[in-house]
Amino acid sequence: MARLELRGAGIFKGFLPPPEQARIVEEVRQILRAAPLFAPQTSLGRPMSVRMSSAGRFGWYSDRAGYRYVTHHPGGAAWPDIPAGILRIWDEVTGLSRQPECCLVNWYGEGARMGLHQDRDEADFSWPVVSVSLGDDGLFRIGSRTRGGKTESVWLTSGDVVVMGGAARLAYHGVDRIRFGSSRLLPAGGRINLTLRVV
Ligand code: AKG
Repeated sequence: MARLELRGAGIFKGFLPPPEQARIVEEVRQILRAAPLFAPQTSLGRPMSVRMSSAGRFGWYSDRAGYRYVTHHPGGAAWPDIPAGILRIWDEVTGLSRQPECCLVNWYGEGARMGLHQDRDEADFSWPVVSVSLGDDGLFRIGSRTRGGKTESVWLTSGDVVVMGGAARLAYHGVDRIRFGSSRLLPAGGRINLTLRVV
């Protein structure tokens, strides 16, 4: 496993070996059985191309009223617990005794992308954000705390883990595109990204 650094974010290439990736995908399926994917809207009422769900005490949600954490899936049920294998990734890469309260599941189908944004809906930015990539390759772009500043990109492949902490915690970042069908982990193609956060 190689650890790279890109604009202050730690990128653990190949952190999860293939059998572990398959186990984590099973845990994601378990989350999605209890809390099916839905298509959030931006605050301008536009549908996002990425579909989402969550696990944990809080789930991330967005509609015309804005971006926020909520305690229930839009279908009405409380979010399921964050599965143990996913929590273990957080423990291993952060070494922190506090665990995340939200695991956001992002699902990228063909053509899906995520525009540059900062993660700033949390109360305390001293906790890192940990992101896990599974399935198809995604072109991840990261800049600084200033919108419109210089950015750099890296292809994230299945099993990579990114830690955005310290100066990188509020860096603008996003996913410009995926290489649909580039991985065999998900039989129907697509990319799953999990982000773990203390809310
Ligand atoms: C987010 O959930 O805030 C992301 O930026 C996800 C990034 C990714 O899909 O790699």
